[in-house]
Amino acid sequence: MNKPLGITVSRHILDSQRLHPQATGELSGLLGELIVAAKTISAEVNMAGLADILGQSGRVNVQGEKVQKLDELANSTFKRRMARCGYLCVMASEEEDEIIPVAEGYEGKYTLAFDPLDGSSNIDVNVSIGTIFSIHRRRSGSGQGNVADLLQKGRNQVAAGYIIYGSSTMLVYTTGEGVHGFTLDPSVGEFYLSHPDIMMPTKSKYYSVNEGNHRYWSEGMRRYIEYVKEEDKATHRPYSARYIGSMVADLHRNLISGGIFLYPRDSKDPAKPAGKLRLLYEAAPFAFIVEQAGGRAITDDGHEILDIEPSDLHQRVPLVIGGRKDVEVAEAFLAGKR
Ligand code: AHM
Ligand code: MG
Repeated sequence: MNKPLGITVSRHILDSQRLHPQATGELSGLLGELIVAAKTISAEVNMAGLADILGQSGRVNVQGEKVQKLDELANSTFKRRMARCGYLCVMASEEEDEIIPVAEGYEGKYTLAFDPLDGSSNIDVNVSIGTIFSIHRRRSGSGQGNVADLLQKGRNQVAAGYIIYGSSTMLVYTTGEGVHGFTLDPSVGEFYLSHPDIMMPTKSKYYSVNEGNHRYWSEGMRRYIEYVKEEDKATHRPYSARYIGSMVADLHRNLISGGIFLYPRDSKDPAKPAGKLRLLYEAAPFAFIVEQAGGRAITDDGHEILDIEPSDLHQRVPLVIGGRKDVEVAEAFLAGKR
């Protein structure tokens, strides 16, 4: 008997679109373009170890340019493809201070905020890294978009997702109707549905935090981390620590296996008044994904990440994200109630 054919990500997107007869197909088109950009970056990431061997200066890529640093390359790959996709009016990237305009004549109705290669300090040591994206509908009428189109709260996201370049490349995304994961088959260059309707455990046995920052934490934060190290009444074991230092990899693991991830504020460091992670293209898209998977994302003082009105493209936000029950317990410690 023939094996059943896998569901490709494009099939999945089109099937979801069919459930909305009023849909124009623009969001599907936009996701399709993002996927092509992701596959291009995936191919580059897989070659990263060879870049040194082949010689940074000698190697020339398909566009005839010298090989760039991988995060810059990921940024320009994303930017160039998406600027002409015809579905966007403006973009923002972690790699660029200002908004990124789209090509003239290609303006569309959506905005895109992205982190082209999150966790890029891990590239040299072959640890999983990823691309994160967040899509909103524009606020302005037509033509080129502006910064206000991008400065929208996470709750208004139309879609969000990430690509993890790990032992295999995976795409995980949501359009507000569940979270779906696809694994790239590199032999055919297609993403196939491998993790339909991801739901994360409400309570877990893993915590992820950079404990090296312990001395800068609030009292509540310190007490919470002491608590997870105590013996759990049900499991007779403390939580286990899991921290890769690559948000996409840490949160991907937590999404699949359960866990809580924290990057709280770091009050003694004036350069990091609100933790490290950025609201628009790190915290908000993951908050949308995690909520859709049954979890929750808050700041370390109890505000829902998705309800924060952004004031700056690159603003940072203290983040507590994970299974609903785990976050609830952390919230009580952080509020001084436990
Ligand atoms: P980046 O966007 O410069 O790569 O920084 C974000 C990364 C996250 O992936 C990760 O969770 C965090 O920084 C780790 O920070 P730290 O090394 O302070 O623990
Ligand atoms: Mg980042």
